[in-house]
Amino acid sequence: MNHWDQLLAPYKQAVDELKIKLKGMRGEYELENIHSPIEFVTGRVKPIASILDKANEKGIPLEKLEREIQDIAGLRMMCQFVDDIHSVVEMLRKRNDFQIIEERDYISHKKKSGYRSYHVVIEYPVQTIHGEKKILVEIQIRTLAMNFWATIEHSLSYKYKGQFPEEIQLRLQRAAEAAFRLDEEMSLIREEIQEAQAFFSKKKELDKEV
Ligand code: 0O2
Repeated sequence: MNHWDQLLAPYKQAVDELKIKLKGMRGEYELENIHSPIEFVTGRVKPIASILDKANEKGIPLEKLEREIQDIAGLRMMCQFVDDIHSVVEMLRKRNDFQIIEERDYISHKKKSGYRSYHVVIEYPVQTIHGEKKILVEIQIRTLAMNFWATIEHSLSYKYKGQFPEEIQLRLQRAAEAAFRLDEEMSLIREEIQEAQAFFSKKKELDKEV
């Protein structure tokens, strides 16, 4: 086994376990027929090249990688409404299978790029054959609109290597505001939307029974 496989194995384990646990929360809501604040969950281990790029950019020595790069293991939880993000964070705070060590609210304090999301960094215990290893995991919680913007901006950022032409940067900032206005508009008709969604999921269940 090479050094990287060994280093990343517990991170992969943590992502796999947390994906099941966090998706399970969605399943519980479905079972009880109540609106789930979680739309879907994704997870990944950061590719080695991105870990090295980040370490290089931030001047982090290799022996400090695991303490200073908090998103080697990363989960994303997507929500329909901004208020759902707060419900999800509340639920994460109540769990006792990990400890929250930092929260970063890029919704009240958006980044200069226009980026919005709520980040929770946790210390997660992975059980290995050599005993318990606590690793850092970053959970990003965002609405579908915030996710749409971040995904597009991330691909463009890759294309321009983070150095956007001024025109593109400006348009991205405007697009971020438009996405946020969309979230605000949706929040205003949230009850109507949820009633319709509850109606359709009930209808689907009844159709299955026939
Ligand atoms: P990837 O490819 O998603 O893994 P820094 O990286 O210095 O901004 P730090 O301290 O690592 O910040 O923590 P932060 O900002 O809480 O989390 C970094 C991660 O948040 C990023 O990981 C992205 O996933 C996301 N993110 C932060 N700012 C932006 C942004 O302006 N646009 C987009 N699209 N995503 C952002 P990586 O390692 O950059 O990338």
